[in-house]
Amino acid sequence: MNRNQELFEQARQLIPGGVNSPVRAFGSVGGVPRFIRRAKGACVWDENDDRYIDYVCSWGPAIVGHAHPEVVKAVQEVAESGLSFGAPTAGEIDIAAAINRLVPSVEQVRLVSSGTEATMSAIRLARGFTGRDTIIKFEGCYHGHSDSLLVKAGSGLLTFGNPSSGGVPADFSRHTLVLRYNDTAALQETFARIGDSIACVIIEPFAGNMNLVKPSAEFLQALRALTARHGTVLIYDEVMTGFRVALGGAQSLHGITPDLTTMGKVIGGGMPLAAFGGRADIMAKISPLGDVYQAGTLSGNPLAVTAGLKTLEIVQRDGFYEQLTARTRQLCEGLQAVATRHGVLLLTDYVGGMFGMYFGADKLPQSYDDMQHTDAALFKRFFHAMLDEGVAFAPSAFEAGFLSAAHSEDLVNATLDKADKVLAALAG
Ligand code: KE4
Repeated sequence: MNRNQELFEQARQLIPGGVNSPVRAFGSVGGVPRFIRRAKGACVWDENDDRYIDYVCSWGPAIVGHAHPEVVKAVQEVAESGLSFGAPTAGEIDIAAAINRLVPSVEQVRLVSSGTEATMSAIRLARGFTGRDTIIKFEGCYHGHSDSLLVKAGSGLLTFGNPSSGGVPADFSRHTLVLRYNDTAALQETFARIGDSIACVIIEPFAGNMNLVKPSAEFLQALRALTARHGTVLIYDEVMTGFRVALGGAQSLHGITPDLTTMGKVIGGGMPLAAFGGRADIMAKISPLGDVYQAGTLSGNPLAVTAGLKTLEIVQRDGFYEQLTARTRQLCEGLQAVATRHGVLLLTDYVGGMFGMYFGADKLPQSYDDMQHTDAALFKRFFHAMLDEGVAFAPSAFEAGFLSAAHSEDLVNATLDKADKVLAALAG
């Protein structure tokens, strides 16, 4: 039995499912998760010391490459001065200034320790600012695991959501409406009926939790116009897209100014740091200024802030996103070409350093429903065959993939050579 199997058996004795976050357990693809011992650049090594070219990148944070020497050095140095003080530090001003400069819609920002905390706080803030209870999210979008957001679509339009998780009281989910992503008509109809009672709409501005699904310009423009007209807070959940799809995030590509933005992943460079922020008049409602309470022992942690600041410094270097996007394009176009050569139905799409693979699809997905019609079983076979070849994709057909600045042209070519071999076998 290999070391991963041994560790997985030991882990499951003490940790539910053997993991500290469900997707890591390989539930939707089966098999044994790899226990990672170390990572460097574009690669990770498991406890058998087997190397994998990594397209998970810690689900987004590792955009400059794992264990980047400048990030590691900065964290080592700041650790010498203490790990956490429970008091304000100058570094928190520096990262707030960087976020404000790079994402100008974020006039004021509050740091937290996870994306879940960021979105949960943003929802509470929108409710406190508007005095309204109802919120809207979209089917297939994931915003972390706070109760109001673990809600699946009701039986039809304008029927409030049902809990998508055990332990969430029906009372909580009845304030959450779940609409179809890219369904402009449903958005218009909902706002026509109850727009003045909606506290906020929260959206993944490029969806990455049902695989990569892009919004249409028409949908986004309607969303911004309707929320503005009805005094509804528009929350761009950029936990995944922030500094991932472009330096200014999805909002800079869309030309949309949301009222609040949530961030995470990249801004911590792999350490526990996330944020919510936006219009100063809305943020003024947050404690200690206003009556919307929010707090955190480790919020703005000096080591996480240092890792984030160094990461944000590196991504601002000339050509960073052009290079990252070129590598993502090389991977996606290469995968599609190899699949076509072997007669395997596979489409790919990408934005910046984030990509999607859609097995069995004949058109790019526009919604969660579209994603349900892709061939998850074929993805599962591709996933494991590539893992055996030393390439690690996200262990689910319903997750986006990620590259880093360390994914060189040669490493992407090596990935495509392995995909050629795997897809030939799958087609056989
Ligand atoms: P965290 O609480 O996991 O830091 O962030 C929640 C979150 C919020 N918003 C968006 C758009 C997100 O993608 C996430 C978390 N993303 C998942 C990846 N699908 C994290 C991986 C995991 O759950 O282990």
